[in-house]
Amino acid sequence: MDSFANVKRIIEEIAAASPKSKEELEQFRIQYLGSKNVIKPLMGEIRNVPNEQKKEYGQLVNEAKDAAECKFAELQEALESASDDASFDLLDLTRPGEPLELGSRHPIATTMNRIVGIFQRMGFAIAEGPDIEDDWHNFTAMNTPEDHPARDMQDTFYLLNSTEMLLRTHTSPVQARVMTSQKPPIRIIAPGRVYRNETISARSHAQFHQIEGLYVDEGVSFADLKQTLMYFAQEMFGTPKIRLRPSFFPFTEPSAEMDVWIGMDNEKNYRLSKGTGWLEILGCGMVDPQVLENCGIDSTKYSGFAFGMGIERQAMRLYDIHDIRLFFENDVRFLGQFGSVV
Ligand code: 2NL
Repeated sequence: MDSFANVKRIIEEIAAASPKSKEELEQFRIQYLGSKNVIKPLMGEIRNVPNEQKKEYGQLVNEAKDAAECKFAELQEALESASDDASFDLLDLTRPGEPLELGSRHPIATTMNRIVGIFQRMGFAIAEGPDIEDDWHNFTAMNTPEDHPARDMQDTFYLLNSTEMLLRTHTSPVQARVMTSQKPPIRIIAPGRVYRNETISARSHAQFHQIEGLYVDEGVSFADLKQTLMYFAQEMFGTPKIRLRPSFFPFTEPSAEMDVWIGMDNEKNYRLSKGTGWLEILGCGMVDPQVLENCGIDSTKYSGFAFGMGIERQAMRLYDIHDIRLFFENDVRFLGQFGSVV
């Protein structure tokens, strides 16, 4: 039968095909598997095959189709691995390696690590808490009055217009969490990111970093606060010469701002201290007894001191950076200038 012979010839053709290039393989695909392939018309030929042989004929045509598909997959794989071998031949194993680029710490992290390290050596433990806080830990526990401007929608990021959940505006809620869950003596340092709804400029940002410290025990006095801060100034700035100016915070009483003497015998220090020789570093004070009571600590038995400082401001001075936004842009041209990996 002619039709049978035709199909058998094509099966033999397929078996014998040996394309040597991508182009020849494509020719093979068009001929046997393309939309106008040579197998399709063979199936039409079934009309001319006697009824008792139709089944056998159909099977033979399917065999041709399968053979074409198998052969194509086989040839494709063979060609691909051949081209892999070719690129292997081009590989130059004597070429020098790509140098690995070593990253460095973010200047905020190095500044923070330095400050935290000084207090750790004095026996303070690191405490951490969530960036998303509730109103109680962030404001109420900290003795912030209901009508205080910091509680305003304009100044604080509240979540989904809730007045209950917010992005913490300072790290004090971390300390509130420690005071409500641990008994004195408490000696902790709380570093972390805080948020305020500020217009972003070279001088202020809506996110920044803070470190707060807290020491609560029996008989803690202002003298302990001063001695601790003098030691910090010595370690951080190389001088224990500090000055405490009266100030106000809702959570401490009395409160003070601490300045460090950097002198004005060179132009940089003169500029930094605005011609006074004094550099403002942090706010501090004795923990308001109401704050202790809010957190379940007996204020007739215990007293404490606390302090807080912004990191960006210190890092800007330390590295002579004049735009706070640079810290948050993650531009490697900026970050790469701070070589430290510690
Ligand atoms: C500043 C001043 C300060 C505190 C933070 C504090 C924490 C507790 C209780 C009482 Cl749990 N006080 N923190 C105290 C005084 C000042 O921060 O200028 N920060 C950037």
